[in-house]
Amino acid sequence: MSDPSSAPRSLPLDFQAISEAESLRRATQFRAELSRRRSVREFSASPLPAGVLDQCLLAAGSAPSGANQQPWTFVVVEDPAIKQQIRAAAEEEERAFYATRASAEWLAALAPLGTDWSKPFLEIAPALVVVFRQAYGIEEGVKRDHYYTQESVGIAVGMFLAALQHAGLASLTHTPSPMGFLARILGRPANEKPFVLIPVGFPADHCRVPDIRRKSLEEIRVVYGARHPS
Ligand code: IYR
Repeated sequence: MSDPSSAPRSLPLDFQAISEAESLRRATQFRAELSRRRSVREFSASPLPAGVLDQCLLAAGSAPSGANQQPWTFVVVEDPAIKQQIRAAAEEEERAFYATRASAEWLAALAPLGTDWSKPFLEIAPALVVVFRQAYGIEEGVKRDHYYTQESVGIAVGMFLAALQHAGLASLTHTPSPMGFLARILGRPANEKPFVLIPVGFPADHCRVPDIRRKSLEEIRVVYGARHPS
């Protein structure tokens, strides 16, 4: 016999039903909004509107996660001296990456993006959000396993990028490799592993982006079985 007193606490789902027409309208509008998102590497120094970044961080923090462990820490760096330190350390790694570490195949894959070792945006963007993945947790000094941390943090970052775009902000997912210097400079605990560095702000007036294309629906979708006629 199951013991009802041991059942986990639950709540009625707060689900807002909408019409089919409204569903399609929202899906289409959101898709169009996201399709305008581009990785920005030329930022202006304009400050962020008050409160917006925190709302976007809360949107990220609403992501589903393995066993609801929410294994993420978002470090917001606005201090010019710390941004300068991060830029210097990132550029040191990137110089080695472009000069010797990257394979010829990798460099060829990056060529259409026009990237190089120089990362002035790390000082110019008003905020750098450094996302850490909590590989394990510490509860009252005891180590606790975390589950599906890569998937969980990846989902949260995706939701964060979408929230930023919706809020009219520009962003970049930057992954200097290796990223150990971020944990060191920011003094993070050993369970937190750098996941991605996201400069946030507004594009510079002269900002240009690579002329690249996204795959079509036919290229990314495989359908098994019946569907509504479209
Ligand atoms: N981290 C380097 C190289 C780089 C790698 C990939 I994969 C990209 O999509 C873009 C850049 C840099 O930031 O320049």
